[in-house]
Amino acid sequence: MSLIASDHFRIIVGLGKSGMSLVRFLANRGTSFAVADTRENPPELVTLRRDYPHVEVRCGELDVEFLCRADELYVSPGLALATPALQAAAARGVKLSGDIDLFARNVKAPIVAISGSNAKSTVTTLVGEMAAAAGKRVAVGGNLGVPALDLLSDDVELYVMELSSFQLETTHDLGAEVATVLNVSEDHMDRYSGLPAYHLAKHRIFRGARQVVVNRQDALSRPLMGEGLPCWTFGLGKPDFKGFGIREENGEKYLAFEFQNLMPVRELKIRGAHNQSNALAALALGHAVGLPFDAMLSSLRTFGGLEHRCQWVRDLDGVSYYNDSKATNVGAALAAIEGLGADIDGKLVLIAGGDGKGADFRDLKAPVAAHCRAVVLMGRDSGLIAAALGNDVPHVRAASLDDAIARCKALAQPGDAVLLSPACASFDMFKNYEERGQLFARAVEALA
Ligand code: UMA
Ligand code: ADP
Repeated sequence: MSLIASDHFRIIVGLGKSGMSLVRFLANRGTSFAVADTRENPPELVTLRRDYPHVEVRCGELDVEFLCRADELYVSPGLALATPALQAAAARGVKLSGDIDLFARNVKAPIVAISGSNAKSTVTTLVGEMAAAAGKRVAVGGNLGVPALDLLSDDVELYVMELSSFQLETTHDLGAEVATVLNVSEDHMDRYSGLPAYHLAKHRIFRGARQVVVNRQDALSRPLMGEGLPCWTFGLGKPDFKGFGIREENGEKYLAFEFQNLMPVRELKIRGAHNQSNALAALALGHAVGLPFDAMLSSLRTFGGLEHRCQWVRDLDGVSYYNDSKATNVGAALAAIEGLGADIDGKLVLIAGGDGKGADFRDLKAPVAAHCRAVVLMGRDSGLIAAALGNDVPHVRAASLDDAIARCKALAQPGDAVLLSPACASFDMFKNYEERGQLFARAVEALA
């Protein structure tokens, strides 16, 4: 006998951070729900059993009959929608949704929505700081930091949300005041059939948007829908109408809006061309929601960047050490190699490798040849990277992170920089990218 779907019963699939935010949200509103997770011991199980002992939880392989008791499933961004049990439930009329969808249905203040393969966290944090400097009651989170539903409050005047392609897959009509896809390069190829599918998922961010922000240097950032919406642009070249960019006057480079210089580039605390682009993106998003330039520029003058993103750790024997553990894909590592490589007198000694998520590493070959003295490889996909790099630059394998650092120390010469920018996720060797970055920084501090 199959169970009859109720109009008022939901199932949360995935009991991690976002799943637990859904539990709190639904429980506070008196909606009846259950929870499922494919893991035997999901991270928030103890908290759920303690705080919500009456909620039914099913752990282990997903049971389609159980899922079909719900009219709607709220699926964790960590679970592929292609999971057979989810597809079977959908085929039987159960709606697939997620925490961001529910957030969008309940939010009362404007949303600044930010996606992209790289720079999301940096730009989201910057726009959040700009809004706070402008005196707005602002809430910042999503894929970064606090889950979206935990941010909902009647006091909030502006939401600045970092959204991943995984979250956007289950978001049907975000309705952002302004939305952007900062850039698109290969990532998460273990979850998508290819770049077009990943690109399509990211572009769901524009559904219901009132304004858009486009990267002039990345055609894939242009909305696939929303023709005719007010459009602001950013890019490293000279800006024109509705554009943010870089203008040069008397040998000085300025962040600029249209034909107006806003601030000398050298006053930015964050370094590298990629960070100039991030500053311009943040200005465009802030301007779209009416933030005044003076508040935005004061934030740009003080923002020193986030941990694990091209972060300077120390100098030793004339060699600088940088932690860019957050470079979990090829595009991010390229930005660091080209940005830092152009900034130093010597060469880079690069530490790369880890879980490549199905990426194609061939794009690393030319920039590595141009900027690196040597590459030290570690982790599961080090062989794939070695094959992609060829023999232009010497590369060696390390057995551990400590071994990699010791090899870098031996290879680097005064004026060089040692850069941890793995182009891979960390899960084959570490808990997460933060742990990888912290262990790197600690080991580098300990070098004698
Ligand atoms: N999992 C299962 N079975 C399940 C559910 C999850 O095996 O039934 C596994 C999957 O391997 C999955 C992992 O557990 O990848 C994490 O899933 P979760 O439901 O426990 O995740 P949350 O703790 O809710 O975290 C999610 C986002 N995680 C992912 O998208 C993988 C967090 O983004 C996000 O901060 C959080 O919601 C709050 O919104 C993290 C992330 O890595 C930082 N995002 C990717 C990225 O930035 O590249 C997209
Ligand atoms: P995300 O949240 O999208 O992962 P982050 O701001 O955390 O973005 O930065 C992730 C990585 O991307 C860092 O390693 C950083 O060096 C690199 N990065 C920062 N800005 C850019 C950019 N504009 N283009 C490409 N890579 C970038």
